[in-house]
Amino acid sequence: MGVDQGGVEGEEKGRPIGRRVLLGTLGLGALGVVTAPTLQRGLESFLAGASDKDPTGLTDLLPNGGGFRYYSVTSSVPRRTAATYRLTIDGLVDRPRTYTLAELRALPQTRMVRDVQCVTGWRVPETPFEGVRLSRLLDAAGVRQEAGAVRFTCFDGAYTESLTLDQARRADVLVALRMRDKDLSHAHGGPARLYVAPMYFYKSAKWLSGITVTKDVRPGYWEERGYDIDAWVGRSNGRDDEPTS
Ligand SMILES: Nc1nc2c(c(=O)[nH]1)N[C@H]1C(S)=C(S)[C@@H](COP(=O)(O)O)O[C@H]1N2
Ligand SMILES: [Mo]
Repeated sequence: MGVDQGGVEGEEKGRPIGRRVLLGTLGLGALGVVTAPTLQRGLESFLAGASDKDPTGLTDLLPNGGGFRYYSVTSSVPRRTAATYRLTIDGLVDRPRTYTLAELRALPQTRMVRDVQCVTGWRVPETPFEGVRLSRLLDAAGVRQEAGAVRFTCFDGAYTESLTLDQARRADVLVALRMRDKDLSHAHGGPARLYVAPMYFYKSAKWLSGITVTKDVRPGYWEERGYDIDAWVGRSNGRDDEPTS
């Protein structure tokens, strides 16, 4: 099937904790590669929730399904629907609040088409993302003077990310509700994920549930494991220019 996880993972040698690359595991038919005892069950529930429209949940996970690899640092992720999804903004703000999915959908939406670039090398060209500018949510919350950073938490219960306040206020940073002109699937972090267009894709936290305005940047999940906190594509993580293909 030509799954090249070996090479991809090779770039990450020396990192203390490997990814659970679900697609690679499926493609190779080698569940034993991932050692978590609960993985089989995790995979099943992950697949069951993989897509709203595809009852098998499998098409989104097949190789060449747009070139994406599917990552989760947990073996299963609870499913959130339009009825149960909530996004909370709190921390150093004057007006903390919790949004429903309908409330996020009712705000002005921004659509951007950029290349997705994972730090391990794979890239998906010209991928449309659409959602609410993070700056809009921050402005609505009223960020306090002493704030300097934003921390993101996820309903997988494990993944975290962070941005400086200046980065978070960029126009190309979204709380994304749609990808490739469809509602974000569970596998891709739906109903809502962070989308940080100018940075490597690990900044784009899936299954976003919390936005906390803080004083200082706190390194995220992969950043505690060696990735750069400032993850500009082509200018971080040992890269000094843009990939050409
Ligand atoms: N919650 C969560 N978000 C995450 C990750 C993850 O494991 N958990 N992996 C990151 C990495 S390293 C990448 S490359 C992308 C993968 O997104 P995809 O699964 O939609 O391709 O999600 C990022 N966001
Ligand atoms: Mo990644």
